[in-house]
Amino acid sequence: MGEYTPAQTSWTRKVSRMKRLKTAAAIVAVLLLLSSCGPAAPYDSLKVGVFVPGVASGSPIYEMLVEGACRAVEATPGAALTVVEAGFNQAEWLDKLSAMAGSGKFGLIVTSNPALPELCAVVAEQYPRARFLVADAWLEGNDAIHTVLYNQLEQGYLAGYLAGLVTTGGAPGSNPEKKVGLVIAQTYPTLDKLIEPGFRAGLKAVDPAIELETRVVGNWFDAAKAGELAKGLFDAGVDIILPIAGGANQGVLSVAAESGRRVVLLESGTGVAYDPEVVVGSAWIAQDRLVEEKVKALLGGVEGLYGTAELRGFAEGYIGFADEAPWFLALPAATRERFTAAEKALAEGEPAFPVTGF
Ligand code: RBF
Repeated sequence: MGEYTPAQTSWTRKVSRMKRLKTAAAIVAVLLLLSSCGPAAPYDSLKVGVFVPGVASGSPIYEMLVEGACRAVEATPGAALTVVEAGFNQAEWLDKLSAMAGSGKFGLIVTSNPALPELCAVVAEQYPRARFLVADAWLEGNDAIHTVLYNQLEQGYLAGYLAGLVTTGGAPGSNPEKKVGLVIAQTYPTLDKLIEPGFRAGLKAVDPAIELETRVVGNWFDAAKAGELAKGLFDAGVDIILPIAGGANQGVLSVAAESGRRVVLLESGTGVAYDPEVVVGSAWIAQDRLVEEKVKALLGGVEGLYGTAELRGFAEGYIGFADEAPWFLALPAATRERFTAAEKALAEGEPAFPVTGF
């Protein structure tokens, strides 16, 4: 015996056809709504994944990334942290980042450096529920990504002004040639557009005759190669070098110590025990504070951050100089006074370093 089904009159057939049409229209409306609202709702998780594009140890900017995320997670009940070091092979970063997002575990992936927004954008297409905070980078308009860029024109200027004072005779170890060195791991947009022009502006503010010589290591870890390049620069009359080469900076520091020459740094805070006969100072970025504040805000559900890019600089206290560090305090008082005056002028907008878009 079959089941009883009421015979369909032409009227009931008409109603069910209308129902089907209405249902189809509703589905289309929902799909339209979803596609017009940007990416899907984020993974509902308080797990934070820190993606270190390199190795944290030896690179203060990455150590601060981990530290900041750690502090935010400790302050957020129920939150947890996983740190993944992606290593120095940049060709592997996309796959590693994609695997992290694809695991579906992380409500937020936090990373740092100017090359990362592009990779995060690719991964956000693959996994629309993934969300990213990228510090030390700039990308606007991707609803899955929030970025914060530092005004490294100002940071470069501070380092350059001090290097300028040293090379024009402001510290033991300087020679009469007005030559300053820059040892970099690789070229990249924030270096070319912010750090290097800022550094050059600082040198020129002290003395327009100062020359800048640049050498490229080719990676962020080869301290021996960085040391060889530093030796070549010192032999050619350079008396102070700014290294921007992560773990490879160590090679520049050792060769400077052997040659009785000087080094100015970016990023390192007051607490680091550098040899005061080598390091003259460090212009820092408050990346640990920035990352802590942003991770807290994003985990706390603060809205309106994804899709935007922010700029932080000297005026907001995210760039500064390690004035209290023993290695800076070991400089002659006259040099420190001139530097402190330049720092004060910068705080008052002299010179002004506007960054409009990137
Ligand atoms: N800075 C480091 O200190 N260590 C690194 O391993 C490192 N890797 C980087 C890789 C890429 C592809 C780019 C674009 C930048 C990297 N930086 C690294 C530089 C960092 O973003 C920043 O510019 C410098 O630390 C100076 O503030």
